Amino acid sequence: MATFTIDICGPTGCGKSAYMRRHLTGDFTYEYLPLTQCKLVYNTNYGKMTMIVREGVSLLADARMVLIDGDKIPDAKQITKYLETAMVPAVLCRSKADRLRRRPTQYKLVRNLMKSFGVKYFDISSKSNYNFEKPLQTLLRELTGYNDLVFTALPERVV
Ligand SMILES: Nc1nc2c(ncn2[C@@H]2O[C@H](COP(=O)(O)OP(=O)(O)O)[C@@H](O)[C@H]2O)c(=O)[nH]1
Ligand SMILES: [Mg+2]
Repeated sequence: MATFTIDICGPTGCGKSAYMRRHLTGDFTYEYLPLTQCKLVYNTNYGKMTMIVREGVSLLADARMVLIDGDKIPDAKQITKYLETAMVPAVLCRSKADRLRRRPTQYKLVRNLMKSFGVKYFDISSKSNYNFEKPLQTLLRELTGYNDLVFTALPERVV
């Protein structure tokens, strides 16, 4: 079975653990979660594929998912570095899209990064599930070269 490792990175509190937790258990909580990795087995129209999503920025991962904290003024330098140092397919996301408040600085940064790095971007929410599977599906499409790859069922969750 094809297996891919995805590094998820972003500032403390941006929602990395909540995103993993939502995949693993299907629920959401505001409590602190010490979760740093999860293994997901997806059913796709090209068969089963495993994604190991883990916190970090290693050189050995197959792809990188960069998160901007939807709650905060972004640290443009840090976020840029996450994309700059990615030698693998990357996707950019703004977390907590369920929040009403939107920060102009976030959108300015996103526009610049999309232009500079040609990355795909998604607003996501682990609370409302908004665009929840889009980042991983996008990365899987890039990694496999199957541009019409879709998830045909919810992942089998493995801790
Ligand atoms: N409203 C909202 N809060 C979120 C979302 N994702 C994470 N949070 C909250 O943000 C806080 C930090 O999230 P956490 O996953 O621990 O961040 P991490 O440090 O990147 O692992 C927690 O209180 C989460 O419940 C989201 O999509 N919507
Ligand atoms: Mg965490």
